[in-house]
Amino acid sequence: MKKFSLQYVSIAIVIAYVFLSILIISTIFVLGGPNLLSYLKVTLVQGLGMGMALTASLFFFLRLVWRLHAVPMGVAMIFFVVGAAMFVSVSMGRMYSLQYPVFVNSFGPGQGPGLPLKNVFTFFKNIDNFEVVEDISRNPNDVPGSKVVKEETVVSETEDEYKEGVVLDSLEPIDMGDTLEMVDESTKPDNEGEVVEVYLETTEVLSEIAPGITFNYWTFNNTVPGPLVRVKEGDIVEVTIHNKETNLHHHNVDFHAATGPGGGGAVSIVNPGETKVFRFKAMKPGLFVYHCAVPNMAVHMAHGMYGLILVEPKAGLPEVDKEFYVMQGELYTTGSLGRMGLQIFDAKKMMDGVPEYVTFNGRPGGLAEHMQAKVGDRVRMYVGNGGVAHNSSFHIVGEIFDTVYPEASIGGALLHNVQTTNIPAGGATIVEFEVDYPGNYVLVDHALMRTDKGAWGVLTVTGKADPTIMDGDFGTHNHEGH
Ligand SMILES: [Cu+2]
Repeated sequence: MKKFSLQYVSIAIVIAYVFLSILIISTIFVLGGPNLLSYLKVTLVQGLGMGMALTASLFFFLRLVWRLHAVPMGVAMIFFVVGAAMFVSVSMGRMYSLQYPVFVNSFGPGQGPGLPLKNVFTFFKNIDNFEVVEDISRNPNDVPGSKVVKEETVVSETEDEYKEGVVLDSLEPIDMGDTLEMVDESTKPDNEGEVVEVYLETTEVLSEIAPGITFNYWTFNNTVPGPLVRVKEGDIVEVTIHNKETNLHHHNVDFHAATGPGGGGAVSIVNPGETKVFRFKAMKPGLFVYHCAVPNMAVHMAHGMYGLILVEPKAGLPEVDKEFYVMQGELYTTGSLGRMGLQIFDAKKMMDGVPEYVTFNGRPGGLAEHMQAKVGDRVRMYVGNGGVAHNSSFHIVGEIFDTVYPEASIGGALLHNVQTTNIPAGGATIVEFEVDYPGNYVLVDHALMRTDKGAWGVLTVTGKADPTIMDGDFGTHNHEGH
C-alpha cells in the first residue's frame, strides 16, 4: 500500500512539473507572442532545467523519508527543511509587495527601485509595441558647433534684431502654484541671451547591449547618452519634452545647468503621450549633466536617461580641430555579464552598486571606430558620467591631457599635464590634448576591470610617426599572451 501511494505521489509531481511548464510557456505566448518567447528562450531553458532539478530532488527527498520507516526521522527531516527555510527567508528581509526583485526595500523619499510585478507583465504584454533601435550608442562625433560669435567677426546688430531672440511671453506661463511670486518682467533689465530651442523625446525602446543581449533602454531621443546640447552663457534654453505614446512610465528632465527646483524637473514631468515646454536661463558656464529625475531617479538613469549640456562662456572656448562627446554609464541586468536573451533590470544589483556592464555611450564598443584624428590635431573631449553608482577614473592610454577643466568647471583654475582625471557620478570633465603620434589610443575608466564590462573606446590617430617621440619595434609583440 505504501509503495503504491509513493508511486502516485511521484507521478503527480512529474505531471505537476509538465503542466506548470506548459502553463508558463503558454502564458508567455499569450502575453507577447513568438517575439517574447524568442527574447526569453535562454531564461526558459534555464527555468525548465531548474524545474527538472527541483522535481527530481523532491522525488529523492520523498523516497528518502519513506525509506527511513521511522516517524521521528521523518519529523526531523521536516524540521530541518522548515528551519532552513526560516533562516534563509529572514536573512533576505521581508517581502513588501509583489515586485521584481522580490526583496528590495527603500528608505528613499520616493518610490523604491523594485519594479512592481504588474509593470513587468505590462512590459511583456506590450513588447511588440516597443521600437527596436539598431544602435543605441550616440555617435561621439555628434557635437554641435559653437554658437559663440568671436569678437573679431561680430556684426553689429540693430536693436530690433537683438531683441527678436528674446520672446519670453510668447508661451503659456508656467504654473508654479500659489507659493511663488514671479518677478515683474518689466522691472528686469533686458535679457541679453538668445532663446535656444531644445527638443527632447523620452523613449522606451529595445536595443542590444551586445549581439543577442537585449535590454529595455529608456532614452532621450533614442540614444545613450541623449543629444549634446550646446548653448552659451546667458542663453534662454527652451526645452520641449515629449513622452512617447508607447512608453509605460512618466519621465522628466533635470538640467544641472539650470537654477530652480529640480533643475527643471519640477516643471517637466510628462505622462506617456504628453508634451511640456519650459525655459531656464543658462546662468553659469560649464559642462553639465542632464538626466531624468522622476522617482525612482536611479532606476531611470540606470536605464540610460542622461546626457550633457555645454554652456560655453561668453567669449567661447579656444579653437580645437576635433571635438568628441563621450559619456560613461552603468547597466544592471538580472543575467550576469554576457548572458544572452532579453535582460530585465535588476534593482538589487543597482542598490548594491554592482553593474554587469559599464559603458561608454550606452553599450560595450559604443565608441569603436568612431573617433579619428590626425597627428598635430588639437582634440577636445566632453566627457560625462551618468553613473549611477561609480566615479570614473578617466584616462587615455598613451596620452597626457594638456589641459583638464576639473569637474568641467569653466572659469576656474585649469589643470595641465594630467594622466587620469576623476569624473563624479552625475558630473563631467573637459579634456584637451594634442595628438603627436599615430596609432590607436584607448579610452578607459582606469578602474581597469571595467574595460571587461564594456567601458572602452578607441581614438585612431593617423599621420607620420616622429621617432624622437617614440621609437621601437611595434610589429612583433604578441597581444594574445599575458
Ligand atoms: Cu525617466
